[in-house]
Amino acid sequence: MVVSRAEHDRMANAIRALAMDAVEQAKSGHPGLPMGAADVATVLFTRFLKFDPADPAWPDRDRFVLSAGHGSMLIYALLHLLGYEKMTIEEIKRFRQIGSLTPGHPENFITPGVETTTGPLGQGFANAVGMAIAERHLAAEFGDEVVDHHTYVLASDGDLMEGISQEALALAGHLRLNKLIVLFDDNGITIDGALSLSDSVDQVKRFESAGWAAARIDGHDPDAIAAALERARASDKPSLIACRTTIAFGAPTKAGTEKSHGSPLGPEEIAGARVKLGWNEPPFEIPADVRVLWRKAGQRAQGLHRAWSDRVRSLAPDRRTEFERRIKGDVARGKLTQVVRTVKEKLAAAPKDIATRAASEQALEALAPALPEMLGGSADLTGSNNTRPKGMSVLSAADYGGRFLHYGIREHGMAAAMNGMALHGGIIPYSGTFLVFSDYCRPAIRLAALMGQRVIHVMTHDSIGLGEDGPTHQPVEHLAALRAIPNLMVLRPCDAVETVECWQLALENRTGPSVLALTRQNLPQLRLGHDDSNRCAAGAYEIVPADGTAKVTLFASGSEVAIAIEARKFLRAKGVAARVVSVPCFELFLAAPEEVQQPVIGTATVKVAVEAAVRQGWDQIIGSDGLFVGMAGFGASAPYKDLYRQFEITPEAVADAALRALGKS
Ligand SMILES: Cc1ncc(C[n+]2csc(CCOP(=O)(O)OP(=O)(O)O)c2C)c(N)n1
Repeated sequence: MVVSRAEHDRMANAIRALAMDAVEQAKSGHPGLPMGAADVATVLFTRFLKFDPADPAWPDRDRFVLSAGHGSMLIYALLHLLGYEKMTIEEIKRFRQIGSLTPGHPENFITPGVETTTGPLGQGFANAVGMAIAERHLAAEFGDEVVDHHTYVLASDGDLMEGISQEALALAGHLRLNKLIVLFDDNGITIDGALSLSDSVDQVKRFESAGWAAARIDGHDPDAIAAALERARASDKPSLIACRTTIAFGAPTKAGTEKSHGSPLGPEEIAGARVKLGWNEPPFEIPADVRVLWRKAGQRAQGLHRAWSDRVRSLAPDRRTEFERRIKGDVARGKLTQVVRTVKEKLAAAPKDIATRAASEQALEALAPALPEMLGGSADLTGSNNTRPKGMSVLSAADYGGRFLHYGIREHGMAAAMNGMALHGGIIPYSGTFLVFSDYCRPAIRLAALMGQRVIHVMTHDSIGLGEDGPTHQPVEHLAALRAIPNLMVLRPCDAVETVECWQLALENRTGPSVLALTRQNLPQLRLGHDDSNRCAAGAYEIVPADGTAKVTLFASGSEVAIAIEARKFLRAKGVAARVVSVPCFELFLAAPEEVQQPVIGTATVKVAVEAAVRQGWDQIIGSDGLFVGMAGFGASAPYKDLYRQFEITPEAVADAALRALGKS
């Protein structure tokens, strides 16, 4: 849609006015960015972005990611002006209020038209890289006629200063994601003042060195913005457009200063801005001519949407069904159940004493061919975390149809890109690294949990059991730290059977991320004989009953379940009946009603938990008077059996603790 310069200015000023007024009414928020980036956004949304307000979830829409989430009023103003039905002027007036569609930072699960939750700087940009990968991958699989869209990002200085941006841009450049276009709001201002206080990076050179096309333009010149976007769309590389803007453009004294970044402008400044911008409307009023122009912009892609729907309808019936299933995110349950059953039947017939990381690889070998939506990857270490099953081809710039991504040593960028893939739809991303490096993924995992996205992290080398690499690599507090994240499922299987059951739970968990914590060291298979039900689904269950009435219950997860079972034998030799409960997932167990939990916790007076990690969190299961055998500090470098002895995580130590509590030692 081409508009005159005067029309453009009025359209952009409508964004500026809504941002000033909403922040003023809320008495909090960030007017500077929406006012500064209004011209860039107006050109993008009126001339380039492909979207349909009548169907915010249209699968082939262009994605727009406001990585600088603090500028949320920019996207809310756009959604309102473009005619997204739910984004009424009342919602704009309720900016930052309880239950509104206009929360402080954009939340994809609250506001239709918001693609991802942003706020922690850098995350949105890295999400967008994942979205752009997903687009190319699905286009390779289903064809350009049904998957063909761009991913646009609006990023601020802060987004590009955060370390994650380096991981994201390097990956995008390497994969030549030419449909990814980043508009950099190059305003030279952060909260502390001028960017020059803390930064002197030449962003254009930085991006160019990573394989991007990059240009600098005047971010208040609509023709320059449009020309740069045209060039970016024609490029065979991802593009950065550094748009030189003035923060809070139009504000008489605060424009160009940090004073406009994060607080209301104040009535006087707003009155002055109205004069300067030639905007004479009362707060929250949009004149009819401007409203008509914006509505027209909102209807631009209706024809494209219809044509796309026709193309989907004309796919071969099986391809269409598959495409629609993938976009909905429905896992073929029948297939999944069948694969899990087959793996478990094989393990029942020929038990395997293997590390759970190896069991996971075997599970993947069966799961990946059955579930084409699984897109694997690893932050290097692939051979150690066993995430690339045989036959899975590599996704690269030369072949976007591959299903395994070498993310490089970029855990944070990987986790954030996976969020973007899950948000894009059509893909279940899974990854690999060591559990200790979950710290490097944590900000993105937290956001996956907040957004309710199905991403699966395989994290191996899950305790001192990794041995000689020593305490830098031995997680001790990580299980507790991950369990502290709401809506994250932390799964720690004890053997090959539990491993495939945990994979099933992670794949079926549509509303949140999962971490599979797996061992480096071999473990005995403890679940013998075939059981069709997924016992891990309970979160905790009795894996070995007591002989007679239990005096002791031993709880353990992962590699320590075998230790607990050995300890039970010691106790039996001393005439003490003990039962063992395997606890592969706290979250599932603690979500169960008390009448389900109680029989698992049991009535034995002595409760002992065994986990080669810190105690934090276990009291919810064993009570504050329960006994704990685990780690109280960092590990050490040695063969793992020596470490278990050194830190007294042994069957004897577990049995002794129980006997002491019974007054029998
Ligand atoms: C990871 C992270 N650290 C800190 C913040 C707090 N914060 C919000 S905006 C901002 C920087 C503002 O500078 P810039 O990104 O240039 O945005 P602008 O001032 O241009 O709106 C900071 C530090 C954040 N949102 N995320």
